[in-house]
Amino acid sequence: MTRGRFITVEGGEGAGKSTQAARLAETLERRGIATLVTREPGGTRRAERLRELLLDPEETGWEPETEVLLYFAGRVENVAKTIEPALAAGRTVICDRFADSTLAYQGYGSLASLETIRSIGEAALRGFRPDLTLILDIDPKMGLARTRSRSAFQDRYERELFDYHRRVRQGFLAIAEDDPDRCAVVDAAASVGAVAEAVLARVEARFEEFKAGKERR
Ligand code: T5A
Repeated sequence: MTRGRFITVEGGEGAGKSTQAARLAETLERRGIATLVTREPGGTRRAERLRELLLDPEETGWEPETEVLLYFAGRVENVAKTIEPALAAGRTVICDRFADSTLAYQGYGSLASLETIRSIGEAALRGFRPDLTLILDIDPKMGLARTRSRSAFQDRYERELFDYHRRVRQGFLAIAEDDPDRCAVVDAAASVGAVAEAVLARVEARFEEFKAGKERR
């Protein structure tokens, strides 16, 4: 059984991550590639309960390290119970947000120490990392306008000021620059169809590299 590939979709609010994760999964399934979509925070029953707590607009004032630990607590559950078994069974897993979101939001956005987040991440994930990370890049004004036109409800992060979201965007771009082998930045301001084409092109290129034996793990 060939191990499946692990793809993460990252980016700011309203960048189109959920839309693109679902489209990519449909395309791969049509091509006969068994695929599983999961999300973070969430992905297991208990991690979904942590999600409710973390996104609750009433729950403000976390110690930065507490928040980081809670994200990684849910992530360890999601990897162990959902992601890893699917990969081992040969399925491609698409995860709507993963560890880069913690670095971008809690680190670049909320200004928790990047070094602390990285060392918590290493201890929690023990080297487990995506084969490909798609970073959907969008001006936060456009992204937040999309989420606001969809629903009046705003979670804890959507309520943050533009400056916060600008730092998050710069954070994702810095992550991509630091790890260009793993990360691909996609312009998310384009139409759904155009973004989907760009996403698929990145995935196909990465799959080709794997076929040619250029493992990067
Ligand atoms: N968080 C998460 C952290 O702080 N640290 C962490 O470690 C993690 C994992 C919840 C929050 O948690 C924080 C960050 C988040 O604030 P979430 O549920 O993934 O994470 O939250 P959002 O990113 O806010 O999810 P959204 O659903 O709002 O955004 P998506 O998934 O990027 O966008 P999507 O696909 O739902 O689309 C949003 C709207 O835009 C339209 C869609 O139809 C939809 O209405 N749309 C487009 N419109 C025009 N053109 C396009 N190309 C479009 N693509 C989508």
